[in-house]
Amino acid sequence: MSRKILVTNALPYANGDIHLGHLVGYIQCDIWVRYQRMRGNTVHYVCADDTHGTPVMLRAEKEGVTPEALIARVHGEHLRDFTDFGVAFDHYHSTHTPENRAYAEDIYGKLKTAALIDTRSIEQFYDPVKEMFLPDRFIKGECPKCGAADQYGDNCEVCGAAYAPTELKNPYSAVSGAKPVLRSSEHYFFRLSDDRAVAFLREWTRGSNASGVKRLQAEAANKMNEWLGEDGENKLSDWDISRDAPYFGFEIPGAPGKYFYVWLDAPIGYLASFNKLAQIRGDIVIEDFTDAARAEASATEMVHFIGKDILYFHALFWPAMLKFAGYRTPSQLCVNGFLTVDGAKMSKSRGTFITARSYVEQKLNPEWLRYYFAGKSNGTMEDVDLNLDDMIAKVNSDLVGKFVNIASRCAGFVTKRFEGRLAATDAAATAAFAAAWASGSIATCYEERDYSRALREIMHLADLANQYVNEHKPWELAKQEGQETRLHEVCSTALTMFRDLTRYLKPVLPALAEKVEAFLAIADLDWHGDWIALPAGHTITPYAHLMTRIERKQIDALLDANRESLAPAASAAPKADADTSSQQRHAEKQQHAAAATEAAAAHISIDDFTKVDLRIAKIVDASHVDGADKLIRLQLDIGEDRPRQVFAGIKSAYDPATLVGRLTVMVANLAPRKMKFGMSEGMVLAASDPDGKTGGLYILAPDNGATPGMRVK
Ligand code: B3M
Ligand code: ZN
Repeated sequence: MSRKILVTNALPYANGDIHLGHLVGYIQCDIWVRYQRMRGNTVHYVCADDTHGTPVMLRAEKEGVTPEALIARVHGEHLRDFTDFGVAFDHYHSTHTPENRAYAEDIYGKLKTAALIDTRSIEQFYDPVKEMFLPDRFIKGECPKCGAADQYGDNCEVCGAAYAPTELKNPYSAVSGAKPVLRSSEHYFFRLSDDRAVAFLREWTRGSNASGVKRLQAEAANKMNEWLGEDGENKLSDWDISRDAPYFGFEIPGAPGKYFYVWLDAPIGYLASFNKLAQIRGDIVIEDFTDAARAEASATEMVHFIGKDILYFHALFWPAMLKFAGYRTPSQLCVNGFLTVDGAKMSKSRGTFITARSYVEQKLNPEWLRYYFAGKSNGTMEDVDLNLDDMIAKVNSDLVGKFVNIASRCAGFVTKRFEGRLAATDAAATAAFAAAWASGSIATCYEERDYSRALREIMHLADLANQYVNEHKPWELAKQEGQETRLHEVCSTALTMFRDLTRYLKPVLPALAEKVEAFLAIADLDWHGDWIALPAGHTITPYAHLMTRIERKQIDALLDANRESLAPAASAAPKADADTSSQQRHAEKQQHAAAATEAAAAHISIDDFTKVDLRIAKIVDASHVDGADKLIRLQLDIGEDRPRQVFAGIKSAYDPATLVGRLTVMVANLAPRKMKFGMSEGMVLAASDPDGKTGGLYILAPDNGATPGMRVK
């Protein structure tokens, strides 16, 4: 019986670009969706932008546009990026839509009726200048444990301590710089600690879906056990689902000035997007997928693909909300790990914080990345490492060297010698190949999202096909008298093998598969149907190049492109203000170039000036440089993953020890320069007498309140 599955991908936050870290989960999901469809299952694949919350509100304000205009622009960018990587949603919606509001109000209303909503007064930091309550992310101060300056409100990046924002020493608002004050206000809570919710979650997280598959991967289920505690224990706290105005979101019905917290309506966006798709399509019965009783009766499934940082939201709040509002609960969560590049966290200074856009603009083939990510995905929550040299090797040796090679070695003869027509295949060889495939488990691997193993099995089959070609050497047969028939048969057989390899690779490489379908002049490859060889007399089209090799210089150019752009596009923007997640510790550095102005000859234009990226930098370390009599080695924090190293010619004026802890100004977008003593990744600004008569040197210092990473303009 064919399955009916609603599949969703986590909703990217509408404040920042799609980067390769995002793409891991989207590509894994897209592969699964394509595989299910090839099996004849019905899949509705939806996603949306997650648009509400403080970061979007503040960013729009900074850009001088409305939040609506900002999210409309980002929606277009995100959808374009996904499309370029072959991630083909049936609908890409937004959480700021009537559909989402309707579901959010409905779910909230039903939870209220079920006596699962409470109100309580809580004390929180308030910015008296900006007149708003501050999410943890927008409060900074000194770490209560180690004293490190400029740490976020919930954990310290220096010593790793976790704490409440009220524990910070000398806290300040990252929005206005003002000292925050404690203020109380009434908040709405979802009573997750209610016995009904705890009992339900215990059952849900341990259970299996209708196809007998565990709802959660083993590692996720373990996490849940940790969160839920032993049977009889109740470790869950109620969940704060409201935020005070000003807030970009949906106002809570009957509660003027109170808004749904962004994370309340974010997952509801899955349903909203699906609802919109159903409206567009006209042939989908929405309730069969959303209503608890009807979903059960019609055996529909709902599968969420998410990253491990948002497991908490999807395995606790979300199923409980749905359950007690009478909605269907998720059938399965497919959780993926984070991306590392060459074994390390993505980093802007190394150029490994790679945006989807830059990858496309550098003319790299998105299917290289799909293939590589698939090869690194095994259906667990393990992190995926993008090793750039390994990617080059895998793509070149497997995809081009093994797979494409089969067609490129045989197709020419068919076109030139047999007018493109195929002969009957070599029955014994075809049967042996079929047997090898049947003994494997490619389908199971796809189903279980162990794409790495699927690709290993497929490449094993590609080896067999290549062996067949190598044994029969069409290029030699072609030169021998009287071997026409044999040549024709060998090439036709190899092309049938090639057709089937394409079938197995198609979920991973849809664009390449489409080219092969055109080249072989065959209909859309799917997964059912028997092992039927391409028939004798079938005509193929002349072979055209299917895929090029990657060259290291293309990868280097990609890294350069991302390294140089410290511009807004490449910086990590705050995500939805998830106060429980620790993945989102990047200060907002979104800046916008001023409008271009005409400049008189002797002047520079404002555009010229804004090319220089000046940043407030904190000197976190300063030391003498052995063998250099003018230089001091500085480590400068400008709010990035790691400090920048800069060699400054200020030794005559400063003792390194007196510099540590000071704020200064640096040029952040100078091309990194290799010096005798190491890389110099910028320049600090210092004043001096034009002809150096006094010998005085004075590094710049900002006024009180400036923080590392702030732009100077
Ligand atoms: N937008 C991820 C974040 O920004 C979040 C995922 C929502 S999935 C419903 O933290
Ligand atoms: Zn600390």
